[in-house]
Amino acid sequence: MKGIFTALINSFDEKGNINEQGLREIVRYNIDVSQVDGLYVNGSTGENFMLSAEEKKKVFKIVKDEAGDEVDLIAQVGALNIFEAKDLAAYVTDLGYDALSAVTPFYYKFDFEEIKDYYNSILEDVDNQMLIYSIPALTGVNMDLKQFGELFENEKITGVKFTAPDFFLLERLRHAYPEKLIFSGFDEMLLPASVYGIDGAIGSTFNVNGKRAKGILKAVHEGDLGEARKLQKESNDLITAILDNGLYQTIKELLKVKGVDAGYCRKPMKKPGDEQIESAKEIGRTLLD
Ligand code: NGF
Repeated sequence: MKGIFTALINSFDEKGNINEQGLREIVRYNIDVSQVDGLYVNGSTGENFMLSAEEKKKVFKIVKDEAGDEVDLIAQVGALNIFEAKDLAAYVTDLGYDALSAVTPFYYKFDFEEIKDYYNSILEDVDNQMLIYSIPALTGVNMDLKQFGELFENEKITGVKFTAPDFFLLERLRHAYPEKLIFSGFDEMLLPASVYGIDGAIGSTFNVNGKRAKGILKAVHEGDLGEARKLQKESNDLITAILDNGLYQTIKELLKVKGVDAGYCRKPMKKPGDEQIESAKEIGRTLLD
């Protein structure tokens, strides 16, 4: 598993129900048009933490049905309810997902032993690999090199989705664990992360910027830093505009510009206002590739 993985956005109808046809279109757009290497399903970008367990299963099933074996699929199964996380891990493994991922448990201040037990428990009954999903800005869980090392002692834990602006730790991890997979998680930092030898990246904006992201990885691998910087600058102009206009709403509106029925966000996220929709169209006209 290597390359650019889209953190798949979800599609809801006006009432907040999963829009199956829209979700299928999003999958197809990522595979056929952006030609990404894989999909990361039910992450933050998929509005996972606002879904019931049954809805998460529905999304996993639709995505696998649509994508088949065309690209690698990673299922984010992390949940504070450990029984739910284990059940989802078994479910997606049966469906044929290539890897699991689980966000570090959040909200309660779990100590490291508890975090380690969470991962080992999710994995004890399934035959699949796991990428730790580390996103300290949203979970408050900051792990150091030694703690990552302890988690990596479980052979089923094959890597990490590293969503943090900590390049010192990223370099130390790469150096210490050359055999583990490291996916970077901040799209605006793809170029510097690539220079440190990541295996790939997982990101929300790849839903609409997958080609440039692939170009950045390729340019870095070929040693063409001029091209990599040009593509990262273009990407960051787009990412800045998306973040200013509302991350998930704008990605959905941009997909609509491309003819994909990306629908709406689920409450408590807001529907986009007229001004936000107009700005998204302008972003589509000026900043998409
Ligand atoms: O949205 C966030 C929150 N991070 C995503 C990504 O790391 C989330 C990142 O692409 C993800 O992979 C998932 O859905 O689980 C940013 O949206 C992007 O870099 C813009 O800042 O921080």
